[in-house]
Formats: sequence, structure tokens, C-alpha cells
Amino acid sequence: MTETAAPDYHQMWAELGLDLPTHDALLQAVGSMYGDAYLTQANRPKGTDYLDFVLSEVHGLRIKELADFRKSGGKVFGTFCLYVPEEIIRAAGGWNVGLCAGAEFAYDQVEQIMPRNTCALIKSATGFKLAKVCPYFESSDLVIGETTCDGKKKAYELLGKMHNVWVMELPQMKRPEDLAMWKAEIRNLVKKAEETTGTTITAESLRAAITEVNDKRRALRRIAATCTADPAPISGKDRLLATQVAFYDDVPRFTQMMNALADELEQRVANGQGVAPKGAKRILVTGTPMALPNWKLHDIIEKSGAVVVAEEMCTGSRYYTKLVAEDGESVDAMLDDIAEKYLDINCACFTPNQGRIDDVIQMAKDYHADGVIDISLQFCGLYEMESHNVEQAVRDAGFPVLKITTDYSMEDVGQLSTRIEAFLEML
Ligand code: BJ8
Repeated sequence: MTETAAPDYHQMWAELGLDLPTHDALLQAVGSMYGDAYLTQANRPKGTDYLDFVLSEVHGLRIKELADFRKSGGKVFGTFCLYVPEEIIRAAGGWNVGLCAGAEFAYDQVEQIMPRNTCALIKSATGFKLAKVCPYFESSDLVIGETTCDGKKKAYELLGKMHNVWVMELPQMKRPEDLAMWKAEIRNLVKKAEETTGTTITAESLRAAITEVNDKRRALRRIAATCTADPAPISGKDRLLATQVAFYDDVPRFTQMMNALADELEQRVANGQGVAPKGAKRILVTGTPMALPNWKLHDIIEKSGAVVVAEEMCTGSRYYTKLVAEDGESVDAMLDDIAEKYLDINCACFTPNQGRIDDVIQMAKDYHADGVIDISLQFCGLYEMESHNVEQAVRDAGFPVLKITTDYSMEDVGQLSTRIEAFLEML
């Protein structure tokens, strides 16, 4: 068998202004983490080959596609949060990508401009920018932030000194007057997107974008639905990866590949074929998002013999469960539909946030979870504060809960494994 040499992207990375030696070291570290977490899994579905391929080209082929798109006049938008509607960016002819924020990087530089006790997600994104190792950031013509938590709000001011950043104002409640304000802000985003791409959104382009993004969510929902079966046909780690990849891959291609994976998983369920033996403990995780390449908790849980059957988080059900209505007839009606769908996301930055608690309990029932793990990134005031109410409600509904606060470092892996193993034994 002859091996084809991997393409060399150094020239492209240099053109983006990346720090090449540091970036090489990062890719090597992520590659070895991936190998250890993913390629050691038994009984993986064949369709996960696509995820392996995407990850092997995570800073290569996809970045080249973005570069080619930009050379042909296209604009790329970088985002950090679910509340930025990708339908609008796509309808204006742009592409959006999630930005790297899931690994500890250049914290020494980060802590010179922000407090040590900032959550890992914010420190990571800032570290990637300061160390010049995120080609998605450097490929973004505009980064769109949002006023969700205080940390991010202030981080966008700092990042705005280094990059073209624009921030959306998000309400903190979901009353009719908040929805009215949000609808107006969605229209500000339309203006900003049109001004950036030079393309006016039409009813046709918006309708097409809504359908395209809904199709992507439908494919992820099909994958998720197969995990109500025992044995689950796919690991939580692979399902999490699929959701992470959804934030930056080409939309029609990703949808097609995920539908093919869903076909395979449905067949596996019909055959009673799983990744872990039937009866393996089933865990629902909820909490702060797990940005690429953060696979830490899933890896620990699944290496302890359990299977993560669902994620109530932004890299999980909050991303794909709800769809934008598809019957809006005018641009205005469709923008209102988009505003309503997005305000219905249950993030802890809202008060009250009972919808999240209801979702966690409903998902624990639907996915036949044996237990729930509530995870907060350290120094995330929102999710840490909310966890008391979440845990109490989940316990009252009859599900055991384990609360974990962690960050991206590997120092607590041993301690977390011990706690998780004890929790699984108790179930
Ligand atoms: S919709 S969860 S992606 S804001 S972990 S940076 S909240 S201090 S990520 Fe989020 Fe949008 Fe909400 Fe989802 Fe702040 Fe907490 Fe850090 Fe966080």
C-alpha cells in the first residue's frame, strides 16, 4: 500500500500570520489527544471516519476552503455563542465558523490582560488569539460577540483591540418587551452582515438559509435520537465531536455526512449493536459548552465504562433541538421567526431559566439516563450559581446527580476519574 504525503499548509498558515512553530506544537498536541480519546475506541460506527478526516484536516483543508472563499470575495464571520444566528450570515452570502476555545493555551500572556480567575473558555479563546494559533480567528473578516456573561462582554473589548469585532446586545429576560428588543437587534445584525458582505438579504436567500441550517440540525437530531436505545449505537464522545464540527464545517456537506451516519446508527439500533455493552450506565451531561478540542469529561466517563447518551448544553441539544419555523413568507416574518427561535435557547445568562431545568429532566427521562453530571467551567458564575437549582430539581425528579467544576487542565483527571467511578458504582 502506498501512502500519500499529507499536504503542507505552512505557506497558507504563514499568510494568515500564524506563529508557525507554536502552531505546529499545538497541532501535535491536539493530534495526540485525539488519538488517545478517539482512535482507541472499540466498535466505532464507520460513519465516524468522516469526523476523523475532518479532525485530521482541522487547520488544513477547511482553512483552505475559507481562504479560497475569501479570495473569491466571500466574507467569513467568527462566532463564540449560539445566539448569533447563522441563518442571517448565510443569507447575506457569508460563512460562519466557531472559534477555537477548548484548550489551555498561552495563559501566561492571557493573564497579563485579564484576571486569572476568568473561565477557561474565555482564556482559551484569548490565548489562541494572542499566541496567533487559531486559523479560524485569523480567517474571520468579522468576529461577532454577544453580551451574554460579564466575562465575554469585557473580553470582546480586549479582543476588539486586536481584531474586527462587533457585539450583539442580548436581553437577560424573556418577556414580550425583551423579545421586541431582540427582534430589533436581529435586524441590526442583518444590517451589519449585509454591510460586511455587500449582499442584500432577500426572502429567497433567507428561506434557503433557514432550510439549510434546519437540515443540519435535523441530521444531528436523528443521531441524538438513536441514543435513546440501549445499547447506544455511538459513543457520547463521537456525538459531541459531531456537534463541535457542526460549528465550522461546510453546511451541505456536513448535513449529508451526518445523515449517512444517522442511517448507519439506525441500522445498528435495529441490529442491537452498540459501542458499549447493553446495560452500561447511561449518563446525561448538562452545563457549560465543550468547545473543540475539549473532550475531557466525556473521555473520563466513557473510559470508566459508562456511556454519555446526551448533552444538554450548547454543544448538544441546545444547538440542534429547536428549529426556525419554515413557513415565514416575507423577510420580516422570517426574521421574527429567527428571533423567537434563538431567544428560546436556555442559557444560564437568562433569568429565570426554568426552561433549562425542564429540558434536563425531560432529557434524562427520554434518554433513560441512570444519572446526570452537571458540569461548570471553573469561574463561570452563571452556571455555577445555577447548578444548585438544577441539581435539586433533577434529584427531586428521581435522578442521581454529580456536580463537577473543572477547567481545561489535565491536572485533575485522576481526581475526577475517582469521583466519576464512585458515582457510577453508586448508580
Ligand atoms: S448560549 S452557554 S455559548 S453564552 S463558561 S464564557 S457563560 S463564564 S459559554 Fe455560552 Fe452562548 Fe450561553 Fe451557550 Fe461566560 Fe460561563 Fe465562560 Fe460561558
